[in-house]
Amino acid sequence: MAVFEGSFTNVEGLRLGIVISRFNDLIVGKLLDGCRDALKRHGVDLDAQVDHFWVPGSFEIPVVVHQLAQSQRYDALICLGAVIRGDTPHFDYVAAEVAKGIAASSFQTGVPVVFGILTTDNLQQAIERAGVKNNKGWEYALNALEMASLMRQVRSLRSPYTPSLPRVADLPESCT
Ligand code: INI
Repeated sequence: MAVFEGSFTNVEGLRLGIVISRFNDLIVGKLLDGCRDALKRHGVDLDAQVDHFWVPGSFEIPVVVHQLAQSQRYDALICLGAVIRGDTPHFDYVAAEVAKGIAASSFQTGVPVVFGILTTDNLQQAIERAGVKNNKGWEYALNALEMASLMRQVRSLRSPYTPSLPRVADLPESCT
């Protein structure tokens, strides 16, 4: 029996992208701080290995992350945002679209995309998850490192008897 699991410290040569929503900046800024802190403490050189992409709100994250995932330039991508219910039905549309979009990008490209979007009923809950009780940004960074490492191993698992299939990202658009 073979067991495969990702490592948090095998970071050499990794390339990471973080897509960050400016909406609810008070919360998302804290998630970003936690995320960068965790990456740094696990040996990632932030200047050399991490690119940052800013978008206006969480709704805009999927279009950017999809292009980045398709580029196959990154070993993992992290999406950071905060969707707070408040009194507006906007919450349901934004939360549903961003979750669907991120999952689709990851699935279609084979690139791990971390769903680092807080979805909370109110500001208090968001504050608690963005540094007051704990900082989910830290967790999102670890998820990215673990998945990047695991996917490297999974991609290398090709049977010598099975011809390798092209990746979806390499197919012409007419086939996808
Ligand atoms: N964007 C968020 O990231 N979080 C929210 O809570 C939010 N709410 O509730 O409105 C939000 N709206 C903006 C949205 O993401 C888009 O930027 C906007 O609709 C323009 O497309």
